[in-house]
Amino acid sequence: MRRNTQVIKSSGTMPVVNSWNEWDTLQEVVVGSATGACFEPTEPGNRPQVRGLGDVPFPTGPKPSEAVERANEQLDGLAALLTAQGVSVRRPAPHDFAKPLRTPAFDVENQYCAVCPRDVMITLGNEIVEAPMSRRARYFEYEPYRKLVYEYWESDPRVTWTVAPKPTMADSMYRQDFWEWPVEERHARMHESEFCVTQDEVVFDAADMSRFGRDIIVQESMTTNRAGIRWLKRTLEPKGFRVHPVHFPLDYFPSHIDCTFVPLRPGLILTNPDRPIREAERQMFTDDGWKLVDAPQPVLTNDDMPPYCQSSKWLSMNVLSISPEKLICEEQEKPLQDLLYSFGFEVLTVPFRDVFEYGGSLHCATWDIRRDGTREDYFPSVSYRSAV
Ligand code: DAV
Repeated sequence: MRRNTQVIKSSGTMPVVNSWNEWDTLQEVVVGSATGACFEPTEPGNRPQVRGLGDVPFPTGPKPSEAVERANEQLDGLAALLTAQGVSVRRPAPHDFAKPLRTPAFDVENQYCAVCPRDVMITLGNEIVEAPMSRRARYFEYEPYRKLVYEYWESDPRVTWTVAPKPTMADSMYRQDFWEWPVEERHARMHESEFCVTQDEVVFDAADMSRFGRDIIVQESMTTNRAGIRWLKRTLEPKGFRVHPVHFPLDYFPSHIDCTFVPLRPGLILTNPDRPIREAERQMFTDDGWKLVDAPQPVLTNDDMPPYCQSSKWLSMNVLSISPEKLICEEQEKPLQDLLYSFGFEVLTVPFRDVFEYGGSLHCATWDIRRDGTREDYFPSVSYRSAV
């Protein structure tokens, strides 16, 4: 099959796909799109709920066109800001999310959207990895990015591409009673890390990972199970990465790490005061001199979040670094902006609240393809411990 390959500029001999961490200077990025977005369906791995409008059922099918236009305006605003900063911006291809899916194991009434490439795609050095995903409506969510993947893969032989095994997403992959557990039970079981997916199949979303050079941390969550983390370990460790599972026991509904534990530059991590990292895991960072700094309370409360938004108020901390000195923050999050200024960052802002109901903010809505830099070891104590 012939594909559209174009010559891509890259600086020096850097591969066209090259990103080892969350903060090096950004050269090329994919920004999501709300075009064709649908409401997320109710399914075994997801029980979406309307906020603050009483006991009304969660809608299904395509999002209203005004909501899509508002979100696209803000996504386009982010793309324009990045372009003005010298970053090459790419966008997903159109996809028919309203189409129902039927596989041998499940049916689902519609798909979701291409607003959050971070959830499904991840760049690990010069390799693109497509995550298996954890929800039926997101089974084919890699498709809007495939044209780009082929373009990168065909234009540079140093680029590799790995697709994780697809789980069945059959009823047996999910633990349905999870949704009924009373809060006391969630508290009592908080250290078990058992959520709505079982451990029988490989399950992960890409957004449960955070990249620190040769070290990758992966959150065990509703969207990533221990089999998924084992697959990542066995796939990535022979390539020279080290994969570390992490846990935030007070988050009873964990999904994606980028509203919980957000590295800003070498030595500095923005943390969520409601979701401290498991004590034994904190040590990996503090032993090597990393500072963990709590984000201030977000401007919005959970009750103020948009009615169809399934994410928490902590979307406030979902910032996008464009260099170790400069990042993009949601326009209205002044307390966080002030904290970032106090650490010497240049802070750029864009309005982004109309994107929240599509599951994310600035970090979620992007997928970095190329940043400066190479693989570095930011955790020499880990190297020391594994050597003795
Ligand atoms: O804290 O609500 C949202 C991240 C969605 N991609 C949270 C996680």
